Amino acid sequence: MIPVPGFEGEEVAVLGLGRTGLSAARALRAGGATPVCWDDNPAARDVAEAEGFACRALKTPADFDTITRLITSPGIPHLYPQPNPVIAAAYAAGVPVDNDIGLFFRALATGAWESLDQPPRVIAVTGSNGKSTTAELIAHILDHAGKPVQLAGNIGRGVLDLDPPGDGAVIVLELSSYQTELARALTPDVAVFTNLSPDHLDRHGGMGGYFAAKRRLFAEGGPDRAVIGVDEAEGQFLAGQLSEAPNDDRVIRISGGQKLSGPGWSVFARKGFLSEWRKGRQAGSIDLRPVKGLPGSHNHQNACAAYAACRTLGLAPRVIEQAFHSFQGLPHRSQIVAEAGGVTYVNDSKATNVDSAAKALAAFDNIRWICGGLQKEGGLDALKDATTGVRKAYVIGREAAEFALGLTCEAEICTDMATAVARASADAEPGDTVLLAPAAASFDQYDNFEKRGEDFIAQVHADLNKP
Ligand code: UMA
Ligand code: ADP
Repeated sequence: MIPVPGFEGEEVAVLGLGRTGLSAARALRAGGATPVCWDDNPAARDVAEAEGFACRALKTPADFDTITRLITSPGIPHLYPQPNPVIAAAYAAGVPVDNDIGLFFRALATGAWESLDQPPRVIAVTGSNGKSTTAELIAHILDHAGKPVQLAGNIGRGVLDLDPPGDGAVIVLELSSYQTELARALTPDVAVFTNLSPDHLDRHGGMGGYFAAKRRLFAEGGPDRAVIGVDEAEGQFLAGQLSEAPNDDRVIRISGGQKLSGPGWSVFARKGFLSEWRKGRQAGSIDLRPVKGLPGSHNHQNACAAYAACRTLGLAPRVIEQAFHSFQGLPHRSQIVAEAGGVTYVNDSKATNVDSAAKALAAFDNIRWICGGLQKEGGLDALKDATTGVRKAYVIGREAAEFALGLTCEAEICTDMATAVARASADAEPGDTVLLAPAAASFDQYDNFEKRGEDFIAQVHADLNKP
């Protein structure tokens, strides 16, 4: 745990008592503050009270009379579609609102760092898609290179749950737009922006607000090095804004598909080959085609981002290449779960939006595509060009019939996963891929995308083992 100093003897409100809230409350208490907790769910309050935290309703500005700050959780709306009433009361009382990420950056560096040969460094990864894969890959490469490394953030571990880092240690953070939008301190040494496509628009008042939330990670005077995906206009804009000159190598531009030129520092992948260029000369190259854990051009973009981040720490291209080959990939992201009768079964349940599903579709051929679920804003139009490799879609979800209407390929309404897997598997011929890439959230039928992916895997094994 990283104790949070600066609030000794003060009451600090903590809203949301899930992973973020509980770890923030513990870290504040360890630093000498008195957390005053609230969660709209009574069961979550019971858990906090069992740990000795006081819970108190914070519904009006007067409830904040003795409170100096509110720490909130990322899943709780703080602006759009409307602020949670507790946050609205804090705004009205003039109480500053922050989150665990802001506390982390305030608390990380301590006097003890003066005795270290190499101060710890923080690499923060944001973007619409590929954050988890890139963050996990960076941590894997650093671990392979023998560096002490810890991983936290949106990937599932609260940042204040990390151990205080020691000599030469590296902390890799995955940060969502919910987290970057609110943090009052955001000072990573290296910041990575993978890409941008529509997601969470309801929480950010549209695309402009969503981009603005992510951009905060690169605020002027921010990271020493910025690794920026330039495959969209927003990334190009951001890279331009951060560069003082075309050869400014504080910015490393990356691309998952196009050759990048110019005198600056760039890393790009084309036709399966990663190339690094700096000051007009090639500084490294890697054949990504045999790298099993990183299939498809979207993963090649992630490979470029992770490579660039590790190069800023001085790792050699050959060390990074070796680490690529031992990377297993993440569950629920282009995860091969079975191969039988010449048919490959791939679980990409994490493809919860249209862009990530399009990328998964581009990574395979002859696809029996299991899709559907809770549709996100923006519709399915962006999938039109992505379904050329699809032989047929098998649609799941409570609104499967409506979802199927938005598709341009042949589609069968299956509604549940067992039917979809059975139908896709029965139709599949050698050389086909049965791919779960829903292009939708899972909440109409599952608790989360993990449960949906696990159900897919269970149904595939049941189908393959049936007499
Ligand atoms: N709650 C309220 N009032 C509300 C809404 C929620 O009191 O109006 C309470 C809930 O009852 C619950 C708590 O808030 O007890 C949950 O807070 P939370 O949703 O912020 O969840 P945490 O457990 O704190 O997990 C969060 C991230 N969740 C979200 O951003 C939704 C986790 O990312 C992250 O791993 C964790 O912090 C540690 O940093 C998950 C996620 O889904 C994986 N992220 C989104 C995504 O990747 O798309 C952004
Ligand atoms: P995030 O943490 O940003 O959600 P993940 O690495 O968990 O990213 O991947 C989420 C989904 O997006 C998966 O379906 C995965 O196959 C797909 N994906 C991974 N990397 C990229 C990328 N660079 N561009 C687009 N889609 C990607």
